[in-house]
Amino acid sequence: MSAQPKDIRVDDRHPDVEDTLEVVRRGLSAKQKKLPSRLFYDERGSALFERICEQPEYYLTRTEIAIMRDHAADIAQVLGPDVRLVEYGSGSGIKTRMLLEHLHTPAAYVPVEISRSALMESVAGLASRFPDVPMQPVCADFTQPLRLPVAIRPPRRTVIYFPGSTIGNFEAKDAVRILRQMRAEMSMGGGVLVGVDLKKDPAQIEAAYNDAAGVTREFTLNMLVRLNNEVGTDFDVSAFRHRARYNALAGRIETDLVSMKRQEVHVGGDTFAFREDEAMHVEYSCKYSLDDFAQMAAKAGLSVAQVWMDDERRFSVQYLVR
Ligand code: AVI
Repeated sequence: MSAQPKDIRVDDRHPDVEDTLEVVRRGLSAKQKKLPSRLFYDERGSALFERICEQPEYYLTRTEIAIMRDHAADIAQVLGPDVRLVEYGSGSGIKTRMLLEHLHTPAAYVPVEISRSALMESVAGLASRFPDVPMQPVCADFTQPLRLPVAIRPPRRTVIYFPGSTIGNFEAKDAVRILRQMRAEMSMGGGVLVGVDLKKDPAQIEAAYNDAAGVTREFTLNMLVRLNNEVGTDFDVSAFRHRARYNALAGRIETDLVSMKRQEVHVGGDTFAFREDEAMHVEYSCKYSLDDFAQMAAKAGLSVAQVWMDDERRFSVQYLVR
């Protein structure tokens, strides 16, 4: 873990640490077994996700970075000067760096992240690169309503940055709820800059979630490794397989862990039976057409002011306003 820069104070909202055992118990009790995708991201899971982003089949990260490289100056122009940039989640920082490099006199950078170590690591890198930008990290769960920290320098507007197509990991009703929450947080005159993966040839989408090197497979199975290590479940990791299929009707990748035999799993004092071939749902990765996304944003009271895309229209970065 990198050292915390001396003059940066973390606003620690003490996010509730969820009772993982209870989450697993609930998920395995459901008729259609499921576990939430946020359980992917322990240290190993986060490292595996970084590797997924480098796989040739996983076009999302590469394409979004290319869009930022080609359009960051234009995006910064649209956002205007003296912006307070609030980022939901703190990623590897490449896209954020590109944006901060082009923004005119940003008033503050406010990353909101539940993992204190990930938050400090990303903010330490950005602070040394942008010494004039006030850094106001907030340790909190961005899916819950947020009170932004008091501004060090009064911003002209607040822009929420939500890159990476993470919005696609939420089901439509939750995505609308989060967009509505962003709308409240950005206040009058603000905006949301969001990375949205687009509908395209299903084969290309499916390949992105079934890379030949098997990194995504390892990432998915790591959820079980993590649970065994952290909460003492006894998933036989070798008896489950990763399955990611594109559901064209719903416009999303549906990722499951499929039991390869009849088996039992123990969670705390409870026993759960799996049938052979029974699927446990672990992630949605929703894909949108420009119209789909505009309609969803409208449900949250937001309209699309501008869209930037790559030439092949694989991915989009969209600016939403009230
Ligand atoms: C973080 N999120 C946008 C990724 C996605 O594409 O849904 C997570 C991921 N899951 C498997 N591969 C990548």
